[in-house]
Amino acid sequence: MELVEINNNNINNKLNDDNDLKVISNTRLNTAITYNDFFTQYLIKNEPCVFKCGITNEWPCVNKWIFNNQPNFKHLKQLYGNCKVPVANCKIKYYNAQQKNEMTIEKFMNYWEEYKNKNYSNELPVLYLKDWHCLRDNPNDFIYKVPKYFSSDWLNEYYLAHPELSDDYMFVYMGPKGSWTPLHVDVFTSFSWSANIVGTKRWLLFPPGEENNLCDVHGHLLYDIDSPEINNSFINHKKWFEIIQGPGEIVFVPSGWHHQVWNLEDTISINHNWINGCNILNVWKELKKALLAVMKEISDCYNMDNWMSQCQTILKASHGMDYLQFYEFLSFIIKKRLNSISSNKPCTNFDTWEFGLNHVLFDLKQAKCVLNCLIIDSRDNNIYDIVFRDNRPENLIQRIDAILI
Ligand SMILES: O=C(O)CCC(=O)C(=O)O
Ligand SMILES: [Fe+2]
Repeated sequence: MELVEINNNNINNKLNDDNDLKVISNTRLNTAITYNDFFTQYLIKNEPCVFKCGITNEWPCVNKWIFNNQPNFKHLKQLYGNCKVPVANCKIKYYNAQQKNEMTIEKFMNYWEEYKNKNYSNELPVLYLKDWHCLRDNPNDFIYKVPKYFSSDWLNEYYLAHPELSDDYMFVYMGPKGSWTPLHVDVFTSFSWSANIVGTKRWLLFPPGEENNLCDVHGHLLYDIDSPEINNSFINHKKWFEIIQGPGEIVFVPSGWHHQVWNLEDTISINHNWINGCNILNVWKELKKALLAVMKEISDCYNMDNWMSQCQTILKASHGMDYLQFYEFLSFIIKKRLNSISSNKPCTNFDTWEFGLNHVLFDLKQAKCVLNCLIIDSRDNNIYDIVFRDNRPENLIQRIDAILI
């Protein structure tokens, strides 16, 4: 186990909520930057950055999946040929996303080889293998080690501890030159990190709030920032961050930043979505906002039985999480940290990283703040008994207070 720790003064650090955008530069973080420096300079400030190549050098997937700086189609077929994976068709828009289908890796690799051999001919579709849960589907494969900078990841910590839920937010992306991802913000306003195993990506990132300037005439978020309908002078006065991410480089995408991504070459990347004490308040605010939107949407049925529970059911379907699930997630993180302190045993993640005491205290402080918000909001909406059932939160708050005071 290796230690992941922050300085004492970070426990009371104020999280950044202004939109003061730094000048975009081509600087790359040295891979020797300390965890604490990354934490104070990027995570807490919620600003993007790029790690220069080096971190991925020893990852087994770099060896196994790449040959001559190109994806190793043959070997990928041998390793995963029968795996079914989600594949987006980049030329077909379906509502506000790309049309997605399931395909085997074998079929996808055959397509990719053909597309490449035909010099990326316009006659073929542009397919993009996205959001493949490679680790979940192949749990015995060791393909990469989560970098320490991204080890405070409550979301995947929670899913790794609950295999029965059969879910996680750890993905592989593979796409030919020209494949791309439309403008979006990440699920639950989580952070993401993205490591290029091979290839080059172009990113445009927009700070929170800027998405209000990125809407069409109907007020809907733009699908493609590059589409010809959008005139350049409209885009010109917007604040954004452009990154050209080369092989081996890792991009940190902050919480609530909209982004669009293009593969400039044949590219394979590892991407995680993650939540921790630095963005949990954003995640909560987004959940609350999503509930308000559902309540507004079905306000005409207000007199029906269990209207508020219906709202929660719709929230789960549309947002991917309801209040009850959010509480289960948060209380798991809190209990694990409380237990580590009371039993004097280390709190670890990804079987690799061990959090120092200051980090555990920071997590507890942030989680308590959000849990208090959840309690108040559940009372206000008369759903306290639905959310907390027989698992009352006050006891957790008391246990945190006993440690923090
Ligand atoms: O690489 C891509 O195409 C999209 C990645 C992305 O949106 C992310 O990592 O958040
Ligand atoms: Fe994203």
